[in-house]
Amino acid sequence: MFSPERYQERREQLRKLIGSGVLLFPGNNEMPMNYPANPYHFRQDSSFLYYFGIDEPGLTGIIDADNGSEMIFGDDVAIEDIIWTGPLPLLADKAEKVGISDTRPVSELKKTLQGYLSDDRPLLYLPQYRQDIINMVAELTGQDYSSVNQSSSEELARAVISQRSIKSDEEVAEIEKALDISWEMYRTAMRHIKAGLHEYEVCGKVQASVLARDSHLSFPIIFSVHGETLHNHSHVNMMEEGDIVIMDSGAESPLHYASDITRTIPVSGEFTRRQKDIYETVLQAQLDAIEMMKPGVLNLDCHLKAAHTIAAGLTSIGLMKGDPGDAVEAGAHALFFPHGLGHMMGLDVHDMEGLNEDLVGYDENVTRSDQFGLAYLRLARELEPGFVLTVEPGIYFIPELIDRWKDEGKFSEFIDYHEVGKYRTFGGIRIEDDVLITASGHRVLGKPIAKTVDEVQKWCSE
Ligand SMILES: [Mn+2]
Repeated sequence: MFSPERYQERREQLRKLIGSGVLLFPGNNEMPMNYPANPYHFRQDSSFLYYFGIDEPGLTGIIDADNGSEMIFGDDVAIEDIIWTGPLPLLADKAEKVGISDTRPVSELKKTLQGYLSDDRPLLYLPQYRQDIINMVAELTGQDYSSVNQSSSEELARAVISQRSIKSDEEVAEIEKALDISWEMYRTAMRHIKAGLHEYEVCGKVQASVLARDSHLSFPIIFSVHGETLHNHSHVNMMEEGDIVIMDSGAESPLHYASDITRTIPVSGEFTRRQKDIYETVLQAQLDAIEMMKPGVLNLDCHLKAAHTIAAGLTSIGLMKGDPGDAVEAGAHALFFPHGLGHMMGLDVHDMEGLNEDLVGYDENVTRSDQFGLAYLRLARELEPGFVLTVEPGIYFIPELIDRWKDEGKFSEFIDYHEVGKYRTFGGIRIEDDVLITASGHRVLGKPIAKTVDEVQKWCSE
């Protein structure tokens, strides 16, 4: 955990931002997998972790913004539980580590809240994403569960986003611990990928390298010779000579900060000429976007820069034609690059996405486009020092999309469908790193993971 003072500062800052009201932060519970006593791996709620730090189920935090009182509700284990769990520290001891001296049993939560609210003060809580918590909030607030999220506080979400968006040095250090594990994951993958193996055989080794560091994945591994399927979580394909594998994965630091890296790896250990050309274009797009990142620059413009490099590269390869700038403005490049450049990253791999993606990535100066491709850009607003974001352009050949656009004659002034037809079974290439915005520029986080054609081929050969 961070120091008690750190959690106190975060809560104090939040109280100042909100001014008045009672703030409710439900932590997560154990989630049954197939019967109540057999739960999924426990993951604490990220905002609870941010303000209350305790990585255990069954807790609720309350902050009184008016008078500054703070408390955590939770039950200590009874002797019957200790038989199964072994002795555990008392809630009071754990709360002390995050600077809270007032702990109470769960049975007092409703009564305490009602006492607080009797003088007509607002109860503020964030949007919730787990049904058991939604039901609990409904019960505590006397509303139907279906209205719980509509009644969540945008004011609180904005305040939390403003704090969590700016990473302190010690948070960046956590992210880099997760990135150390990523380094190991890609080292493992590049060593083991070879023709004749199934994807799951290598994927399993990658996952083992995470577990062996007492970490967990920050999201399910994408590992596929069908990289053109953007979030492909199946690993059943046999890898063959000439295939390329997209691996998009991340781990968690001890305090649950995420990493999120993508590399594209040739199964034979070497890229073909054609793969190399596309790879170099994606890499150039990523480097061009990273190069311009600094405070005051719109991430939207970094995205458009990457799109421009992709369109220019595909034009020189002969898959696109016309002026790349015009093509990007029209959205023609989105046939190949149909997603956004990246997203914020922190305690959540898509940081704070559950609080409202538009509040995280857009503001009064930048509104979300409805153009195909650009509409999926999660972070568009002006970059600020302390932001940590992913930069992950890609080029994909999605047969269904190619056929649809070709049939519609869409953007035929910018796309050479005859040439594109020769790439139908190419798959996809994506390259992703995690970048910190500094006071004057940016820093690519973590120990470098093989990224150029030569580096990737070298790691594959070792
Ligand atoms: Mn990502």
